[in-house]
Amino acid sequence: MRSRSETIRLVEEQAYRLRRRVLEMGLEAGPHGAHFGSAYSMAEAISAVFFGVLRSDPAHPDDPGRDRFILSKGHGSVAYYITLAEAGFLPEGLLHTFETKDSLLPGHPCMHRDMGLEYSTGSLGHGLSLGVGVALHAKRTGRDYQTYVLVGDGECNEGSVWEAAMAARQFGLDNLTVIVDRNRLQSDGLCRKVMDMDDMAAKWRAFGWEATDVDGHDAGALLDSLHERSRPAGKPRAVIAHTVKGKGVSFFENNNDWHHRSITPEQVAAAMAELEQAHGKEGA
Ligand SMILES: Cc1ncc(C[n+]2csc(CCOP(=O)(O)OP(=O)(O)O)c2C)c(N)n1
Repeated sequence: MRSRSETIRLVEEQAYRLRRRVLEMGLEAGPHGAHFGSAYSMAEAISAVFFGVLRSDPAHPDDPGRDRFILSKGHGSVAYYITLAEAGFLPEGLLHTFETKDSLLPGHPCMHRDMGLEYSTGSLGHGLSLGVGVALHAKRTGRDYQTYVLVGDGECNEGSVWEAAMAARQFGLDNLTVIVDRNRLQSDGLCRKVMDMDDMAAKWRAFGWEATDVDGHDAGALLDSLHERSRPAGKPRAVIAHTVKGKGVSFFENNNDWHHRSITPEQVAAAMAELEQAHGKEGA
């Protein structure tokens, strides 16, 4: 078993690899582009789930006892595909087909359970309801698997998210965790201007959930908040991951032009250089 510090290092390394590979896949996708900003803000969160807490085995992707992950902000698919490949669920070669015609890896995830793609998502506001059903199934069949749902903060403008939140509390789903990618931007601009969610943790608490605010780029803080022992009995759990959209590349950060777009080889080179410098791998 890995120590806490080894797991933190692994999550940080995976988030770094993820950001690099998003650039490569975004470039390869040509005019189809990719959701750079959306994928970068969730890099540590999805890495913490897959490399820190999720109990699932790529050799047995249909094991009924496996933990479930639902990417409710399905437009972050590029980060999901890379993570699944890194974790051994999805064949590496398939990453080159991202966004091509008839690919198994389109802009929004399509269910393909043998590759770890548990559910089809992308129509925002539905992933948490799905998660409630999946977590309720565990309760009713006596299984002890956990369900993790990653949502966007803009996505939380959808009323269906809060219906699901009420249901989760009603059913006492202490096997359900929602992670909110709180990057304060959505495709139409600042969340505060579109529909202000104000103090998100307070909102989840008002709906009967346990809620924690964490730095969504701090692997250790994320792991601590996701860890089993921090879970209160009878309550679903919300982790508000405070993030920066486009985190890690100066011209992506807080720049909504990079919510979704295509990228040039020059921009990829500049972004790679920044990532490598920050990661201490210049010239590697
Ligand atoms: C039901 C629905 N409405 C609109 C969209 C279009 N859409 C795609 S991404 C996005 C913004 C999402 O913002 P947020 O959840 O904050 O995600 P992030 O900023 O992390 O990309 C929207 C409105 C959609 N996918 N689904």
